[in-house]
Amino acid sequence: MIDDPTVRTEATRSWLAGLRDDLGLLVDRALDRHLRLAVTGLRRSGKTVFTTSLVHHLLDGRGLPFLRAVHEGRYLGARLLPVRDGHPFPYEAYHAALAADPPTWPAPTEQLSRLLLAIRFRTINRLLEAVQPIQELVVEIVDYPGEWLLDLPLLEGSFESFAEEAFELARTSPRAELAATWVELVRSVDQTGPADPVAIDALVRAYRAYLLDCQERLQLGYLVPGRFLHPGELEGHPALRFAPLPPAPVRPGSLRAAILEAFESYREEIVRRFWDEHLRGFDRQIVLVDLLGALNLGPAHFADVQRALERIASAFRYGRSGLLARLFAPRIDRLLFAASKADHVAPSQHAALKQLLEILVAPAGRAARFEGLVPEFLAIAALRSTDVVRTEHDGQILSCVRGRLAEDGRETVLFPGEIPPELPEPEDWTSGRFRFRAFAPRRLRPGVPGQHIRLDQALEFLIGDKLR
Ligand SMILES: Nc1nc2c(ncn2[C@@H]2O[C@H](COP(=O)(O)OP(=O)(O)OP(=O)(O)O)[C@@H](O)[C@H]2O)c(=O)[nH]1
Ligand SMILES: [Mg+2]
Repeated sequence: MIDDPTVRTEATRSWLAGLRDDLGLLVDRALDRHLRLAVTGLRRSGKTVFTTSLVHHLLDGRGLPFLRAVHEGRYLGARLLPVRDGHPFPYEAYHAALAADPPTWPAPTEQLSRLLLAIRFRTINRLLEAVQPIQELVVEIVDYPGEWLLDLPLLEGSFESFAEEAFELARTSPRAELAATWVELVRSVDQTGPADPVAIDALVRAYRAYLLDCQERLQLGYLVPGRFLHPGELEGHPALRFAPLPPAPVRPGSLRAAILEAFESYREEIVRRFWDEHLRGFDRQIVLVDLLGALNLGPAHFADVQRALERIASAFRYGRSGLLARLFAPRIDRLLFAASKADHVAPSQHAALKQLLEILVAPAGRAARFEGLVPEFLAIAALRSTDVVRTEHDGQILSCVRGRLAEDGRETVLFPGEIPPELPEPEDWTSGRFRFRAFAPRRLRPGVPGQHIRLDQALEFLIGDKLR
């Protein structure tokens, strides 16, 4: 064995640096100086816009009257810290696009990125005030494609439970029609026969085509496994060579055995790694829900969102955590469900939006409630892109929204309709009542008030107590 002292010193130095970082993080967590915020939500629910607007406003330090530290004049500012491991959240690029003329929304996220934001404030803690009146809190956020979350339930289930759910969904409307070709192929496959790569390819391709159809033609969101649709850098990865199969005995070397093996590696190498390296150990969580999008798309989509959020919630750990638990078995101790894009409707609708959100996410909130954690609900817009105008129609005053439509950039005033405060009745779905339109963004600028709706209230709930 080569025992070169310079190599040894180098290695020891980097080991010590790593240890110091780890210990530093533990100490910071123990002292409440490091907070991990989970920004959760299905695809296109508004995670990237939320994170970008949050950073913009905290860097700017203005336009957040409901954040107590700001209101009390104790908020001193924030800065982004360098991210050493992994991709840094491309804040500058997203921000530049939203601040440009004309501004543009960020593209769907394709890879995971991390963000570290240091916030300085004057403490009101009597003990700390005397020793170190200026305190710092580091907020850590990860951003990722929403569909990756759909895989978390696989960690607790088995291949059999995954397949059973897939077949059950494929039997019911509206998926059944699109599933026909794939289901037909599954019937013709001999699972106990040899692991023929051509047959496996055909199965995987048919299942993927079905999932893609569900997304493109029905715009459904609960499509598992989440990485099958847009695998990105995983395209062609052997762990993606599986698809649901009905129960059958497993013979060594058989097609079923090969599929089970791929499923296991998908679960362990891809999903568990995503969970262990990036999602475990959050302190606070915001779950963004595009409720208006769900209403637009009808009852099947609505049920789909509900199912997806319920499954995802069961993967996180909730409850109060003491000091030791905070270090070694962290739990989410504050949970906020937020209906995003609330600027698509008039403020008079926000109470109903919030109420409907409570009903939609009730199954998802159950996991937290069971652990004694009471979730909070808000209707928010991370980046407000409309304003309200009142118009008269048949002697009635209507609250309308004015903004540039996303599809053609045309400045429009429209009455977005009303949000039912309860789950819509069957006749509500068929009357074409829900047609909430998407808007192009308004330019994000420093020092301009009213560029969001309740982003500051969301922040006060999520991190406000750590800025005392
Ligand atoms: N009007 C309005 N639209 C919003 C707001 N936030 C998000 N949107 C719209 O929702 C779309 C999706 O937002 P993103 O933040 O990219 O969603 P995401 O959750 O990061 O999506 P993935 O990266 O695909 O998981 C945007 O392109 C906007 O059209 C908002 O505050 N107001
Ligand atoms: Mg995104």
